[in-house]
Amino acid sequence: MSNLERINDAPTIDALDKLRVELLGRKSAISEGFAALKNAADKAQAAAELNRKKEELSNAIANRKAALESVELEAKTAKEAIDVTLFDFYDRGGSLHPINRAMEEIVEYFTGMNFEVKNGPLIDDEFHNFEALNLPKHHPAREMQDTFYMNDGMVLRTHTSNVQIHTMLAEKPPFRMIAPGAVFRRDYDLTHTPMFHQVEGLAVDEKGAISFANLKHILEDFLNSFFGDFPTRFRPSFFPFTEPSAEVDVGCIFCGGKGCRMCKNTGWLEVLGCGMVDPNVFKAVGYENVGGYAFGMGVERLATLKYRVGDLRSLYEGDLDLLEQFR
Ligand code: 2NM
Repeated sequence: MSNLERINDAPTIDALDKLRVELLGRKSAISEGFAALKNAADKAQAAAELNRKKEELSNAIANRKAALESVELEAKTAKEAIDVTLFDFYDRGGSLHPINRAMEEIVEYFTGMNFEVKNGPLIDDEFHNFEALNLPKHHPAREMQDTFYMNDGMVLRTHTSNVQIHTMLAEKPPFRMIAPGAVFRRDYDLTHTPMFHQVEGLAVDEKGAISFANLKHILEDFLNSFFGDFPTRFRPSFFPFTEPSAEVDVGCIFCGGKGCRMCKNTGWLEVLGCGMVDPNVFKAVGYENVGGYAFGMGVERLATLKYRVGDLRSLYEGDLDLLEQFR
């Protein structure tokens, strides 16, 4: 193998350096050639030949070195490369979950109307969750298949009304309160999850001070502030804890009332329930000579309507692509 071939075959910069010492160093044939020049007969020609060889080897070594350095640099760059597309995580700012956002909007409306926010236990006894709300033993709403019963006779609250009971037992009217929070029912399908959220409201004052007209006005005003300018209607209904009771519809926000799949061709969407508090509820908490209204709404229902989310369950999947749209 010629020296040039050996240079071009040098596998590493280290090996090339050793080769440079061997071929051009003090003990190399070329250096020895230069040292022997003074005795040479054809000094000029021999020197020119040595210089030509030295330059040829030097050039070959420099070229090979450049080639090895660029290979080494490429390997190093590849190894240390940063994939700038990898951590777009850092670009994802946080956002309120649509359920919390809807809940905050609801709460903001009612606190603006002088309702006080109240909280209570998620696990409660049957008195606060059922009995005091005019849901006596053997009432169908207390069936095992609807309620999560704990081992010790406690239940996961099936509505936030237990908070109204705690509040009435602790405070004297007049007052206006709302109870936002999680509730639990044994239900799971397209429109039901076993845990969901409600905001319930209660206003109590001396008998005759609060009318159904007051209730109708505040709920109409709330719905117009939450959904925008849509018609509303109150349909007579029944709840154990209110009498009279009504369910409230908003004109279909999808079709404008013409009838579509979302409103099942009725032109209306049911959004909340309400009524004048049943005297039995006041009796259970020891209130006398009082009257008032109460209402309740499902936050998931309102959120999926307002934000046009097709499947309620998608709100519980932690899907960033969905949640990012609420930034
Ligand atoms: C609803 C509908 C109607 C309600 C009643 C009470 C209480 F504690 F005052 F009796 N709290 N919430 C109520 C009334 C809830 O939800 C659809």
